[in-house]
Amino acid sequence: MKPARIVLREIEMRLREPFRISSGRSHQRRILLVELEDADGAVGWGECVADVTPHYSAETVDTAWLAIPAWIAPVMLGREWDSPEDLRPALELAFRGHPMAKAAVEMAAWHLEAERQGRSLSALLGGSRPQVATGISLGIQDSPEQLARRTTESHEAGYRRIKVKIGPGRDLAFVAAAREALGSQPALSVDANSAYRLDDAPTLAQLDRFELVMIEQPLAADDLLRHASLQPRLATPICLDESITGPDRAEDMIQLGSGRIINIKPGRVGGHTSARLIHDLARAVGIPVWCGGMLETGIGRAHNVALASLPGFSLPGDLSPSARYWEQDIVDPPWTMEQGMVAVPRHRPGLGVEVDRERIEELTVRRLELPSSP
Ligand code: OSB
Ligand code: MG
Repeated sequence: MKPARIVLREIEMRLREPFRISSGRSHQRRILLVELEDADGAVGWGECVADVTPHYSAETVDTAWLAIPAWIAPVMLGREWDSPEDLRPALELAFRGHPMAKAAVEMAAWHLEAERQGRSLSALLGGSRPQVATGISLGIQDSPEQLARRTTESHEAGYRRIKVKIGPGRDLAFVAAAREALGSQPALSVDANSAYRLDDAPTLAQLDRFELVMIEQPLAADDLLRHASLQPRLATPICLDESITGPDRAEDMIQLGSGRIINIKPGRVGGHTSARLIHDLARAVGIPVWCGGMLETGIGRAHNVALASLPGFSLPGDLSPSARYWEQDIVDPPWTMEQGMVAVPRHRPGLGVEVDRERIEELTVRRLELPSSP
């Protein structure tokens, strides 16, 4: 593959309902899309998972809009690459940080390679599952009663795991209401998005009685040590999300005992190569992994579904159907779910869905071509 051109687009899309987590709120989304074109005309798409504001992580749409033209495009473009696997080491060497910006382009390159080979992205990545179990992530609701209603609806819709966002003061009563609505069997988990401190261990330990599958990211993203102190004080397994920015952090987590489960988002960890390395590391030591989500459009979702078809993804992913997020998605067909499972389009080349260019054009608020035309 020899990438010749990148088109960056920022699109604006409104979520069907606001999504609230402990670190911020999202409704009107701005999303950076990467279109990578090969010298022979084949095209790959990527989606940057950075948000408008630096609440989930330090990166934003604007920092990615800066990083891609300034530091990523010069590394990638006009060079012959034997494999998309070679991109990650080159990008790591080129400059520090910005894993979300790097991922957007790296994932587009994986899609491009799948198109060139006429294979599905799932097959190219080494996936084997024909379908992936789907969980839903419910944002912080106004009251425990409202959360109980949403929990019941989600269970009835077939989701295989329900995750509830929590934060200080919005935890025990809310989780109790969700558990009561579900009954004792269905899988329930919580996600704190770094809202707690180690001093809150007694409160977090009270969540044990709700038999949660996991508590996701209770403490700060860069704090593996305190997560390691917290884990033995809880019966509930800790799952790390924000903390795991690449394979090294996953190794640290395993060594330190900072958690027992990993949420892998390829868009957060620098791309598919890094995501696969984390998957392999975890699998070797029996740590379950699952594919998280970042309220993606159908493009980012296609990448997540392909990755989640790898054998180690043993827990349901945050891979809700398009209609949960968007009035109209930017892929055709939109992503759907049947009996809590999303089908992996393994018999279609590339992403397995068509990118709706016309729709993207309508939603585009800025556009940049690289190399820039003279
Ligand atoms: O922590 O997993 C998270 C959305 C935005 C930012 C962070 C997170 C989330 C979700 C949504 O939980 C998952 C989804 O895309 O459905
Ligand atoms: Mg999370």
